[in-house]
Amino acid sequence: MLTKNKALINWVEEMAKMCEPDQVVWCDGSDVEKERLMQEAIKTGELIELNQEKLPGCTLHRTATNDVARTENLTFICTSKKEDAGPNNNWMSPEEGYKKAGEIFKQSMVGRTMYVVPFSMGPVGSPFSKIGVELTDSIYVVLNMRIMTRMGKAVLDRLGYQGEFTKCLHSKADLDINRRLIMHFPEDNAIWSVGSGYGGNVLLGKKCLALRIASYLAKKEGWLAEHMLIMGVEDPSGHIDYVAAAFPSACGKTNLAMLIPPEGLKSKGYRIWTVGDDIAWMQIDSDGALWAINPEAGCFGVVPGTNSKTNPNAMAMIRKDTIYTNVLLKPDKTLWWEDGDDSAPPEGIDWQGRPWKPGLLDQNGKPIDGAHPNSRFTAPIANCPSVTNRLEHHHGVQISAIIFGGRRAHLAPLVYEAFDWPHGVFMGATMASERTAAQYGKQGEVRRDPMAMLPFCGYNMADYFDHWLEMGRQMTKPPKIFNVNWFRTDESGNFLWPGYGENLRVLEWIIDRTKDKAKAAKTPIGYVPTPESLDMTGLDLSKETMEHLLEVNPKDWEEELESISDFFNQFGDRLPQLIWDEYEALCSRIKKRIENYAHP
Ligand code: OXD
Ligand code: MN
Repeated sequence: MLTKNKALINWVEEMAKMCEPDQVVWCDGSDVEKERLMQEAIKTGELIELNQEKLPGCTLHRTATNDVARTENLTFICTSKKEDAGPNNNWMSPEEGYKKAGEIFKQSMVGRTMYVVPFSMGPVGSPFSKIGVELTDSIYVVLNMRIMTRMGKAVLDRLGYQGEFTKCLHSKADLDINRRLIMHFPEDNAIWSVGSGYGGNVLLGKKCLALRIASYLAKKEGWLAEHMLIMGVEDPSGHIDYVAAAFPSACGKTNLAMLIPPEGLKSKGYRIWTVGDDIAWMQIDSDGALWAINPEAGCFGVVPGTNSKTNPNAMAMIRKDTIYTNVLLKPDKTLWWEDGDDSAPPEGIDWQGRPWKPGLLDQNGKPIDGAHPNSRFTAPIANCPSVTNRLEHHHGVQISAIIFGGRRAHLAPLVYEAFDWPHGVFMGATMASERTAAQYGKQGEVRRDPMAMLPFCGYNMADYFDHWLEMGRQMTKPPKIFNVNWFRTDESGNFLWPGYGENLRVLEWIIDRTKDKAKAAKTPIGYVPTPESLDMTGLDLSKETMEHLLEVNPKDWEEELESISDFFNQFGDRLPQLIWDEYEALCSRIKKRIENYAHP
């Protein structure tokens, strides 16, 4: 045992009594331990060793075929009062939650080892950081947690005799989807996840702690836990501005966080520094500004679509020390995935462990995926060529701008700026994306996802909006708030904006706006760039395309307003009046614009 923390020792004993593992092993986070666990998992087939010449330190894991993504329908917030979980969450009472999950945990570890994994979200000892301890019967989880968090003895040392920690219990149990539950007990600072082996459900430091539990703690303690990337933009003088950005899952956060400047801006001297690709914890410092850390130490990214064009830095990051999940294995023990760099190999083993070759069809005549569309890499962020040198800074970085974004084919212009903090909060609260063909559901259907936190806010979202408004009141130097939309299309459905590295042009405008250095036009929805205020050096976009990208069509916004009020109504009286005030103000600005069009 590596600790004298009585509460921790007692809890481990109590959980072991319920799960009945053959043995309990305390993890110290050492390299020797990593090597031992890796070899053990390779022996049992839990991990497959890859070609060590081409992919040093890399392994492959396959999950059960019904266990390939987060299961939001099986994810619960267990608070004493249902209203505290809000309409945005599935709810169960804590009593029922413990009972239901407890029945599945009972004897779930017989014949297995229970690993005790102490971890810190954030640099060990930083005032931002929180400690958790995960108990798990999966070596895959231990090795992933070792990449995604600061894990091991140093964390226990920091915890000391009496320190507080989030109690995280995980068992694969029998991986039965009917006996799978992801339970959060914010009032007890505890998480119980059972019956799954998929990262988002079982790497409990990530979505469960760093977003759901942390958002609850953040409201209580006066800070923000957000589903945001953090990146630094270094200008030609060497000054670095940091921005935090929220996009719904699968909208390219990892790619944006690791962006490589296009030639036009690179030659001017711009550089990008990656702080985080998924989660930001932000606090107001004594200077009245907002400071942020990335609580994670690794990236758990989607593999298909990752290639040298979409994300060269990620390609470099995942060349070593990476755990891959559910991608195609080639005969030479290297990997392949859809929309990667290479054309399909003539043969391989697919993500389900079956022989595969290009052109194989399923019984419905649809091509069989080599890699699962949600296959993942787990890689240390320190491997990323663009990683910030402030990763371990206990103070984090100062945030100059907060960016919200979604996938809208027609509605939203490329970028616009909120009039002030409450308007920015309203912008975040009305964030939405249209479904693409790759997603389940009706194509084009709008899914509201405020601040990209809908699946991750551990309490009633109406209270969450209120907390955001309060944070604005507490800051003397708040970041400015923006909305971006890389996904506007022309009449034939082609994207108008080239995306990728060119997005830096928009970031440059955003940062210049925070310094009152760039021009903008006032529109009913916010400040929109004047066409000449965006630096287009080296990019050939027609004047018409640029105008289309920046256009605000009040008729489209009139329709949008209806959908926004439907969404807000579900929160009833709990929705802050200030959010309704912002809504009314937008309605009247849009109405006025339509009248002006009719009677110019
Ligand atoms: C993720 C997600 O895995 O947002 O990061 O779903
Ligand atoms: Mn995410």
